[in-house]
Parts: sequence; structure tokens; C-alpha cells
Amino acid sequence: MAKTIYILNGPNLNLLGKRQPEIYGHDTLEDVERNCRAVLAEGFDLKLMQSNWEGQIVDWIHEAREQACGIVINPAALTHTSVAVLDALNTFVGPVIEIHISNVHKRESFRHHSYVSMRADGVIAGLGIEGYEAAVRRVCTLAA
Ligand code: CA2
Repeated sequence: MAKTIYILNGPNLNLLGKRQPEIYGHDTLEDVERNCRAVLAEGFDLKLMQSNWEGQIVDWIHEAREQACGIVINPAALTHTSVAVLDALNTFVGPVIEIHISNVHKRESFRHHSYVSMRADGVIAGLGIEGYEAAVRRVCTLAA
């Protein structure tokens, strides 16, 4: 049976490709999913999800404990605020890669701190949506 990678996306990322293209580009989450499927190693599958609700992200991380071999997460604004997401990730045993489309370090100082980075095995920022593909490749390597 294929090993499943969860790709979790936080608040407002449903608007990807539809607003603020100068920061986040023109591609949508559907494009992200298609591109990520193209780089999956043999024996891996993925499930891409997005929610504007912190509790839903926490619930999906709990689900991942039983269903996923690794997590790619763009927590969006929850990156900078959510101890709940960090605590949930700390209960997950496999690889976790944090990804940001924009270079958060080039932006406002409140975006420079990430709770999620305290758990992440890798952090990607500023590669646009290509960062998701790099993250999926890395999870395939670590979870092989
Ligand atoms: O660069 C990233 O991927 C971020 O995680 C995006 C978050 C932001 O709060 C983080 O600091 C960095 C914001 C997601 C909002 O997504 C939108 C996408 C398109 C249009 C409007 C919002």
C-alpha cells in the first residue's frame, strides 16, 4: 500500500492564485497538488488539504499520526501564533517539513518567528510554490 504524505495549508491559502499575486504568484492550490504529484517517489501518495480553522489543522495532524508517513505544512499565519499546531506536530513521529511561499525573513518582523520551526525537520521559504515540490521530495527521502 502507498505511503501517504499530508500537505496541510492554513488560513487564507484557499485564495492562492486569486489575490496578491505580487507576493504569492498566480498558481492555485490545485496547481500545487498537480506539481507535487509529479515529483512523488514510487510507493508514495499525497493528500492536500486547506482550512481557515486552527482546530481543523490540529485535527488533521492527529489524523496524520495514523494515516500519514510525513507532513508538509504551510501553516500560514498560524506559523507565527499557534502553540496548538506546534503541540500537535510534536505528537507526530515522522518527518515534518515547513514551507512558506514567500521569504518570510524579508517581510515584517512578526513573520520572522515560527513556532512550527521548533518541530520541523526542514524549513523552506521564498521558493514560491516550488517549495512544496522540494518539501515532498524531502519527505519521500526521509520516509523511504
Ligand atoms: O509565505 C507564506 O507561505 C506564508 O505562510 C503565507 C501566509 C503568511 O501569513 C505567512 O507569514 C507566510 C499568508 C497566507 C495568505 O495566503 C494568501 C494567498 C493569496 C492571496 C491572499 C492570501
